Amino acid sequence: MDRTAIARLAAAGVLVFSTLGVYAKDSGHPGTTPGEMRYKGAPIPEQMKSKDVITPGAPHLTEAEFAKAKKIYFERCAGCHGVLRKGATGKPLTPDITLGKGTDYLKVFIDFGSPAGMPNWGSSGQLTPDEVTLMAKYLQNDPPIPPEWGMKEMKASWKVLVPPEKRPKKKMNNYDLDNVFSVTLRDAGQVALIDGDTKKIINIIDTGYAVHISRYSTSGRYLFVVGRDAKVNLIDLWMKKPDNVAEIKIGMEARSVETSKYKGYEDKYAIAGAYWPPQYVIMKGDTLEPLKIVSTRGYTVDTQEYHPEPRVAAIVASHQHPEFIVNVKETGKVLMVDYEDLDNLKVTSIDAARYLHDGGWDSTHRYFMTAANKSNKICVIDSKEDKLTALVDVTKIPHPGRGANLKDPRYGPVWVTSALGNDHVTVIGTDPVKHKKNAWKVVRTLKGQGGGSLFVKTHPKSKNLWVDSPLNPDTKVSQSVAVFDVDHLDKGYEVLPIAEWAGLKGEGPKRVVQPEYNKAGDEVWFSVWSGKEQESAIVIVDDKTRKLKQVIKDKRLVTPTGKFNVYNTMHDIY
Ligand code: DHE
Repeated sequence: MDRTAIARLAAAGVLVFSTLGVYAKDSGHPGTTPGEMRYKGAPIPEQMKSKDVITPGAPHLTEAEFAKAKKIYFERCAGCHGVLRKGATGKPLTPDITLGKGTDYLKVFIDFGSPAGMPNWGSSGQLTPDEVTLMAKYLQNDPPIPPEWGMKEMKASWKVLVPPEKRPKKKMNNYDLDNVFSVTLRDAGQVALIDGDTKKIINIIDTGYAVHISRYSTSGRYLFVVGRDAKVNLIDLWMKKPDNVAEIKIGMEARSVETSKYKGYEDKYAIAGAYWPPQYVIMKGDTLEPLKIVSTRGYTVDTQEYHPEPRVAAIVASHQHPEFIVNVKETGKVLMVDYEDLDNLKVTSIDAARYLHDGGWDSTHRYFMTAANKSNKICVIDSKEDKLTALVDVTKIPHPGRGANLKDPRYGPVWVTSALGNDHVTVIGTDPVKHKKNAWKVVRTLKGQGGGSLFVKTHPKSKNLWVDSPLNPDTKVSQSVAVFDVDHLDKGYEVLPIAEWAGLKGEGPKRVVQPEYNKAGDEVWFSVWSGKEQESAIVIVDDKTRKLKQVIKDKRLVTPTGKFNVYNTMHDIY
């Protein structure tokens, strides 16, 4: 097949493997391994324990070839196509589809990718020609199924390192805990606790592998961290030197953790959601003892087809009811999980859209605004009425993180998301009382620096809206940040060269990612994220003057990504 034919097929979207990898093929980042350039998961060792199935009629693979292909698949493909290859951001790749296409056809797509987002694994040199052929054959065999992970496995992995009765009865350190930051050290499998006042590292704490996010209990005492390997760590911030007090593995792959926030349930429960097995688990807030596991397998919201692998994406705790709000990616449903009576669990299932990913609250903490990234919609969930309020159409691949709440001079309270797929920064009205006409409508579409944006941020005390673009192929864009003046949103943005300010030694992607405010709302922290063996940093900007305030460098700050200020995270301020 010649290149024109390939391009034609690809443009027609005949086979699309990945959307998020769209930027990988244009990577201009010097000194970056292809793997580092990709917005995807890290390998999860346990997935390799899955049971291999040889499919009749499929190309034969030796045991060693099967093992190699499986490893490549879990490292590079599962993030978009799912462990069972039923499809998510990427298309389904089950043998009923792939066997009909055949080896040569599949090879072309793996080799050259597609404009719709499939990375060009072969022609970019990320896979050798032999590996491309191997993957084309492997995909015609049934997907190996990783084992389940139930109460027995959870209990076996559960450790209470310091029981509650042996923990401090009051805060034993002098830190202003409200202004402490938990910083993800992604590739180190650690978090750094940094004192927001002195900017000194308080402790580096071992956590799960390729840590994803941090959340805090309502009192601010406990920090919960989840790794991609589904390990959840509980850290007690009252200790003289805050450290782990309990840990558990709730599955094999996970991204989300949250704690109960409703009055009367402060610090009582924690919840974590898994990618594999597709389930969530409610745990005791002070020990992580697993109490209730619930599967998310079920039917999709639109075509009402059974999906065996609906992964749990973002989870937030309701302020209106004793409920956790759980995004189920592949079914497109938002679950309102009532934790009042775990033995008689009530779950309200709200039909939203596929594929639910991340999201956050509007400024009143009543409406949960969450991205359905394949449908290009923001779903608005009313947590008071437990109902879908609106599905707002936005442009390609909304990615808000938790979003940003502003007071727009013209449209009143609004919530903002940026996008992975284009340079749009979308502003949505969120006030159905005083600005009814604008509520749940896109009131402005600002032009940011470019696609590849992951996170936006502001603070109630600030007049700035920050928009990152760490996955943009242009290093000038990925290494800087755009900042808009909230009072003059239509005047465009200023670009701050954050990575340059970091003054890092040597090569590296130096991606500027995830703005996060301090408690006072007068400083913004940015991660300058380079490779595991390269120097990274945290750059702190004075919010008022937009000038560099401080750079935190330390050889222990390996691959910093997310930063979570205790006060702002605890109170859902963004
Ligand atoms: Fe994330 C949030 C999933 C890649 C950094 N990420 C989330 C959430 C989900 C998610 C479901 C919301 C959690 C919540 O609120 O409960 N992320 C995924 C993926 O599935 C994906 C696309 C690919 C993967 O295999 O993991 C992915 N994420 C990344 C990255 O490449 C990032 C930039 C670096 C990293 O650590 O891997 C990254 N994700 C983050 C951060 C947040 C996050 C920093 C929290 C942002 C916030 O401000 O709340």
